[in-house]
Amino acid sequence: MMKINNAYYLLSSVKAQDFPDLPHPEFAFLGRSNVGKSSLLNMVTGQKNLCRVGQKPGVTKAINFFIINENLVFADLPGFGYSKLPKDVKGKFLPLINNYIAMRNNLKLVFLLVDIRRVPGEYEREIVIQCTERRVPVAIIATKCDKFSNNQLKNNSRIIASSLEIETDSIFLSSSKSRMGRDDILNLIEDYR
Ligand SMILES: Nc1nc2c(ncn2[C@@H]2O[C@H](COP(=O)(O)OP(=O)(O)OP(=O)(O)O)[C@@H](O)[C@H]2O)c(=O)[nH]1
Ligand SMILES: [Mg+2]
Repeated sequence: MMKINNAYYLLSSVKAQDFPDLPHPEFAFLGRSNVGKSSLLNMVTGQKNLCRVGQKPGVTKAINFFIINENLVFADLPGFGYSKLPKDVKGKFLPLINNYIAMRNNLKLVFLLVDIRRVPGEYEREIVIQCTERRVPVAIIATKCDKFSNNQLKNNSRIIASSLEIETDSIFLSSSKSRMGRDDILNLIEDYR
């Protein structure tokens, strides 16, 4: 299996003109604010402090680019759907995310994160539609699975799958606390790069 030997922060972009021009295959981590994107990136890379993690939603306010093993790019995106951010900040995120999906030519796979305890809504469906239009594959990662028993995990996977109209077994369960799902994510990266 793929190993991450080296991961570092490259730069942050708040507008499309500032996206870096990079030759490497790229993987993006998207999802609602507070779903656990930054925590998952830290867990997958094995670097506790690579991304800032917050108690409050709305911590990541730009697209943060990371270089992995000198030959891959991970992008940590701002969370969408957080209503308490000031309007001017909030209003920028969805167009920024849409531009990101539309413009990154080396984008190989989008990891769309969904809290295992929540039912995905318009935001998630919108991302799936955007990615489908651009022919970018999407992997659904259910986060914070440490909060649930096995039975609850099964039930809620089914609910998430039906709301996104996908198969239940195409949802990957994860926890940044227990490191559940790390191997699945690394295997997906290996397969899609
Ligand atoms: N129990 C549990 N808590 C988690 C997990 N992942 C993240 N959290 C917690 O959820 C909160 C949000 O985590 P972040 O990683 O900052 O979430 P984010 O999606 O990057 O949030 P934004 O940057 O605001 O969009 C933090 O308090 C984390 O400690 C997990 O797997 N299990
Ligand atoms: Mg974040």
